[in-house]
Amino acid sequence: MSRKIYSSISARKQQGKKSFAVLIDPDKVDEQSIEEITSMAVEAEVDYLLVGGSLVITNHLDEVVQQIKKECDLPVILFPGSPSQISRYADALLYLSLISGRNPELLIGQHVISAPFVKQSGLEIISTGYMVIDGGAPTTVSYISNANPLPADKNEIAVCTALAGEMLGMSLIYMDSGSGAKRAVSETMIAAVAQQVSVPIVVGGGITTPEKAWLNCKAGADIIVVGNAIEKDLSLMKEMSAAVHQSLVGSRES
Ligand code: 1GP
Repeated sequence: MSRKIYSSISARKQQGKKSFAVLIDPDKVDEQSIEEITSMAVEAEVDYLLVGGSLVITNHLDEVVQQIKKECDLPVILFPGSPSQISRYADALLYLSLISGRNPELLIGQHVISAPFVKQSGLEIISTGYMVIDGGAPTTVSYISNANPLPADKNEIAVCTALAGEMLGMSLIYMDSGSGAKRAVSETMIAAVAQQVSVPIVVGGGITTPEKAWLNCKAGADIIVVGNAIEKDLSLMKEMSAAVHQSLVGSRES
């Protein structure tokens, strides 16, 4: 199995480089918007495109991924809400286990059922400890997952959960307060987790400003994921990407 995408994520972390990923919800795009998003993403020097959502209603994932690949060379990583969201046209798959919850289906059950198909897809599989953090109000992921999110002020639970994920062999930790969350993951929680784990840390959910993206990177996030805010205002992509990439140098000149 290829390790190309994960190697690039790891290498960027080793070099102290922060990465910016844009989340594309297949339900919210059509041919024209994919064209716009991809050309903006190339211009903004986005590092990764994530495709998926906790609840996807449309049935055009393959077409969406194929068009993205046709329009640009950016790596496309699937971020599936269920085993049905798999497209062999992508470059890699975040193989998520919801380690913050206690729903056995999302910890291992659905993985067992879909394992043969996932393997046949030939996709690069990136084992990911997925932690849903309370975002101040129910989000689609917190409702659909049928599992309690991790309390937003319990940094120690977040640390222990992330550590357990890393020691179980997961290659990434994804801290998510859910798409459109009222409250994004706190910097103190990100910093506490980053001090303890050495695998790359992905942070997303409710990040709406370049400043917040930058602060999250300073706290220890390696990859920032933004969906909603960019859906609302595509021009934010450039500023967000610049803020994330700027955090490498330690201070923001603005
Ligand atoms: C959700 O982390 C992603 O799973 C992105 O969240 O849509 O709120 O940016 P937003």
